[in-house]
Amino acid sequence: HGADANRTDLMTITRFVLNEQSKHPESRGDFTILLNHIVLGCKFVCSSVNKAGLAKLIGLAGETNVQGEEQKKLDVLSNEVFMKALKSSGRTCVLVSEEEEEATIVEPALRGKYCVVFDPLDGSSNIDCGVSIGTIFGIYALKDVHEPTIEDVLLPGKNMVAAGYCMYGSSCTLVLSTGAGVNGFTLDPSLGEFILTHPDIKIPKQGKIYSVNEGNAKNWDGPTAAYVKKCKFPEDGSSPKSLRYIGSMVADIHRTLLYGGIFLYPADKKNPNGKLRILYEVFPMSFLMEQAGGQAFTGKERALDLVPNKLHDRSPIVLGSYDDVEEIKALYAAEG
Ligand code: AHM
Ligand code: MG
Repeated sequence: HGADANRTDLMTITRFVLNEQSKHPESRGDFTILLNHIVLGCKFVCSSVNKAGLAKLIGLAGETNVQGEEQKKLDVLSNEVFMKALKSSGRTCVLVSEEEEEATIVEPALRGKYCVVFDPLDGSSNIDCGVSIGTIFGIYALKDVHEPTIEDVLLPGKNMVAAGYCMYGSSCTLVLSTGAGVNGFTLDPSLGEFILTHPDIKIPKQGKIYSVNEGNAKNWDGPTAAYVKKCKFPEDGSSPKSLRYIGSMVADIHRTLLYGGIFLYPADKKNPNGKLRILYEVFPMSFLMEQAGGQAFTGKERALDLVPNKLHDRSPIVLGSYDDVEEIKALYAAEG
């Protein structure tokens, strides 16, 4: 009868977050309002991504469609939608997007205490072949109201008050943590609501999958090479691990969270800081991994201890099941 109760007693993301916030007497609903605007952005992008294949038939990005309108590239469009939704929420003050070189300081009349860092459409090179892509976001809160600056987001990831992603795949799934575990919500298109479908996600302590771009193997650092070799040719009698790599961070991390295993975008000889951006890729995913019982490591330190110097700084990252990350940490430690 549990399933039946769920069918009529819908735990929407708004209801869930309101419940969570009610545990904090000082809460005035600002976070819920902010989140509702993020959710709006996710729904818009979801609908655009679903139409993307079709849109191509009637007019390519950068060209004009049959109505003679300019078609915007999906990542540009997604950025605009999130920027406008976040500003109009009246709850933000500093916005950092992967799509924009500079941070946006919200105009005084619309200011609130939250700073949001986001990648509006990560993995957009996968759009044309229909592979899952996603939006990634992290949220900081200002302690006291003052003149906001970019220093307010150049903070360690452990200072975030919430993080999440939305995956546009065979279904649209929003995974969120406000620092008390991780929960997943799936968009019910007929209702236009995200419904709690993955309560209290915990990543398996150990996994059977590794996920890395092996095309970079030639340039890998020693510990990465040693770890991947162990995955393929284990010497302790265990079975070799499976390799899964989509090349779309949200999809690779979503699988890792649900099935367990490890995701690596390490340093290599050409890219000493790896590829992924600290503020809106590495931090939110590391926050979620830790909240789900996993770990996130840069090769030198806990990822959430990093302090970015600039908005778009990158860092090597290894994250996933607790024991799997422990294993590669030992290899980095042995290297000295
Ligand atoms: P993007 O921000 O240009 O889309 O790049 C980020 C993506 C991630 O989604 C993914 O994990 C990574 O790049 C894959 O990189 P690579 O193609 O080098 O394996
Ligand atoms: Mg990106």
